[in-house]
Amino acid sequence: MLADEIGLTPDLTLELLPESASTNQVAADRAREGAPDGLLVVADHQTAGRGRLDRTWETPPGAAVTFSLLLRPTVPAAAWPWLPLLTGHTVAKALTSFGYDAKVKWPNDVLIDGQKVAGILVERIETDAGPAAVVGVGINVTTDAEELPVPTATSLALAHDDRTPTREGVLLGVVAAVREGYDAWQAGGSEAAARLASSYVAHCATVGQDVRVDLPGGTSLSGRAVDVDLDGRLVVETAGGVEKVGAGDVVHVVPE
Ligand code: BT5
Repeated sequence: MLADEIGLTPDLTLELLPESASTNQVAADRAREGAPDGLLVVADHQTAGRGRLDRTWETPPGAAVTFSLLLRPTVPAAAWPWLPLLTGHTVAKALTSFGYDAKVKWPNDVLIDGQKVAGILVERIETDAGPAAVVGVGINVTTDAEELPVPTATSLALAHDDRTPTREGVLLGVVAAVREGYDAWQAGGSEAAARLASSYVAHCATVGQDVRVDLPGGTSLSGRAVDVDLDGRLVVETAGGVEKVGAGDVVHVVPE
């Protein structure tokens, strides 16, 4: 069981659940009930974790960090698409500070050696106090090879078994990085937004890769990913010209 004394900063309130179907679901319910910015819902074990587009996020008991942070952004609606990218970027930064070569695959899968170590699901929830953002993060910490749900996954332990941080350490480091990155972005206006965009591009594993992007409508496009624009869209040079993609699943055609 995760220790509940994890030393959070005072701008966070912890709700630690021994088990939960989905921390995003709990945080969304709390948001609708009026919970303030900074509520952190952590599940020691999550039994029905959600991915994007009705996909699932599967983690065995005791092996992962699964949490959702409730935020009440005041940035303009046009800036919201950056929230998942910001989260992926800051999660990768936190894992880098633990000694991992972590990178983001656009929009927000966190990879180590090209394998997915963390997934992010950001949801917008309409509440009486205005729109809230539920920032859900799942990280494979001590998961072993047999426990991984898909061959494209990895865990911190599989990446470096000799210096795997504890789940409490990962939770604390990642939450602090997300909160700090979010606060700087939220308070910093267009300058901070531009800084985030250039830092994201510099650290994104997708930029510079040949990619196939599977689009939400069922079609796909192929080409070279060359940039992420100020709206957070992936810029792809295809045979038919430049395309800007706001949502989709990227496959890196050449392994990074
Ligand atoms: C995601 O979706 O990667 C978002 C995952 C978000 C999980 C967190 S945990 C806390 C919070 N509460 C929730 O209910 N969710 C959030 P997507 O990009 O759609 O990727 C889903 C796909 O990742 C699946 O279809 C699998 O292929 C793969 N996958 C599932 N479990 C995985 C794992 N543990 N590690 C790596 N890949 C996984």
